[in-house]
Amino acid sequence: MTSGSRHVAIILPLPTMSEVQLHYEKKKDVPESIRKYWDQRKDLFSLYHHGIHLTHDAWFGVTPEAVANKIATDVALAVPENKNIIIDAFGGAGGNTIAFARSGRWERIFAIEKDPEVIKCAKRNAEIYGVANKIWWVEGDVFDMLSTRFKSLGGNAVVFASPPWGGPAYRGSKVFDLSRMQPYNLATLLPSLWGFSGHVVLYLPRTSDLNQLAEYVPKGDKIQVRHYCLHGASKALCVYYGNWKAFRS
Ligand code: MGP
Repeated sequence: MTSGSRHVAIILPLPTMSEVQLHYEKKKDVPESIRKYWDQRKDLFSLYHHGIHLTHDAWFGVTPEAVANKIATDVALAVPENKNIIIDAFGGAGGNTIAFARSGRWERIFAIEKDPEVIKCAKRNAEIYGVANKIWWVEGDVFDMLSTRFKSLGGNAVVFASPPWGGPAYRGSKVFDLSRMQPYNLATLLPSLWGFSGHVVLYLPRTSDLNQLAEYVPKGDKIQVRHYCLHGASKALCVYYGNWKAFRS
């Protein structure tokens, strides 16, 4: 430091979760990194303006409402009749859980989420859609839960999993390498989920490597993969592992 000039370091504390803004009214207030998703807010939740809450990561991780509704319809049509429980393994801000609840197909709907602040958002969002009391909210790690508290439910349950993909950077690769998915790659995720329930749906990047998905299929068996589109473009794909009824279209 030269004499006469002074550098003063001001260390600002990181905002705690409760200080992070969970609902925006104006685009100018939305952080640059998620501003493009604000333009899609009515696609994410048509009732956004009723006060939907989203954490920063939920802005890019949540399933758009029309896609979530279509998945809920597909799961209901293709699942065997005896399955009456659905477990949303990475409940997040509630996009898929709310759609499963609104479908009216399930006797019990569980949403597992390890971040308590995210669960608060999901509960609020479900209230806005009038389905909060149809959902059991479970705070914790999905792998722990499936091997302990939920262990006895596996035979009656379907698992839907929309895991984190490691952020929007997934778009950087033409074919998404599922062995590099963060924090859980396919090899970590699928055997635990499929070991728990015979019916598993994974919501994954639209560019996912289909060869990697096929590696887990027993010889002679099939999996069904469906792209879910919005405004004429794929948003993501779902892989249906297990003995699902064939989709008609
Ligand atoms: P996107 O690719 O970030 O947006 O997410 P968009 O608008 O399709 O991109 P562009 O190429 O058209 O500009 C597409 C969809 O993927 C989102 O609506 C989410 O449903 C889903 N998604 C994105 N990310 C980063 C995640 C994630 O980490 N986890 C999960 N489960 N879904 C995600």
